[in-house]
Amino acid sequence: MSIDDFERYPLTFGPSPVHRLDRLTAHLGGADIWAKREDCNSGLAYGGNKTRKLEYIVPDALAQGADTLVSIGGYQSNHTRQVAAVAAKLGLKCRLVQEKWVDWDDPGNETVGNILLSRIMGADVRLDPAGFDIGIRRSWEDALAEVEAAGGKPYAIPAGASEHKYGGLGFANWAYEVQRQEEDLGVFFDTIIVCTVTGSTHAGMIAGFAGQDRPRRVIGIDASATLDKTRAQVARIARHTADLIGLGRELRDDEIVVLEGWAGEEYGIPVQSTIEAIRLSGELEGMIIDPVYEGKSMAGLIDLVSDGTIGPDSTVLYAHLGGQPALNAYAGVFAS
Ligand code: 5PA
Repeated sequence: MSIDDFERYPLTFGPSPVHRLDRLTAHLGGADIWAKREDCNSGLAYGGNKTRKLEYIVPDALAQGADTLVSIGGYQSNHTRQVAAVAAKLGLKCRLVQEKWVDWDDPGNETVGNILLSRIMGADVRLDPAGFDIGIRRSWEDALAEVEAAGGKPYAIPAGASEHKYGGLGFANWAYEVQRQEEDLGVFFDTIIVCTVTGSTHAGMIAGFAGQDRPRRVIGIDASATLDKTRAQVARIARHTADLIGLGRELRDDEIVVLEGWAGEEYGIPVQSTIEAIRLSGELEGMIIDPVYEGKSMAGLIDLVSDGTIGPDSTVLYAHLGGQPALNAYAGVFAS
């Protein structure tokens, strides 16, 4: 088996853009820094990393004859927004459980940004007071049962599409896409930086890169602040995905690297380094990143390049996974 044996339903524009971050590279004065832009990978409600994952999940949903996609996330979940967009595109219904993952009292938290977009796209959005957890939730199982009881055919998509049998395939495919783009551009990215929370983005990359000839570091930056759960989930999904795509060997523990230090104390709350990373990316590159995920992985990149952990001879690829709509619920942070 290889990645090409799995059916992919195209939801993206094609390969996502890769470009050099010239001014950030000069500013940090170390490694060469590039970005690959999942934040503009699709015309479906701004796209993002879940749109890629869903390319490998949609064929299964269609094969099962589902009529309702059922998923879960926080109030400002990017994932649920992308599920809502895909449901709209396919002419399916969408039922979303939106939990209070973040104790954030911006008045727009329940109305602007991602949740606004999901409502516009016709999703049945239900708020739930439960807090953050990347695991399988009762509320989501209840939503599935309710759709079924009402005569519908639900299709289950867990948080971040991660604990789905095909959740890692989208980013295993991404790893091969990077390899092809490197050939075109004449570069080699020895280090990849990726934000990790529910794990299948990072896990898919690990599995996809592991089968390639040249070794590289795939560094996950934790943004969950529940490091042990995220690390275990990344390892499990990486090994499962490697199996699916026929890697033909066990992944080693040292191939699964999740670093802590930039998540802060709690998921979804930006800390000083997050805010500085957001401002720096905006001011130097006009590249917008969010306070929940990408601001944290960029803060990690900035520190690792600045302190030489990623050396000056390295060429780094920053995976920009999307997520900007949530910024609207954090406007107060930037008001002064
Ligand atoms: C998310 C996730 P994984 O969950 O695959 O580890 O990806 C982390 C991540 N960047 C990184 C952005 C912009 C993301 O949205 N978002 C979740 C969501 O509900 O939106 C799954 C948590």
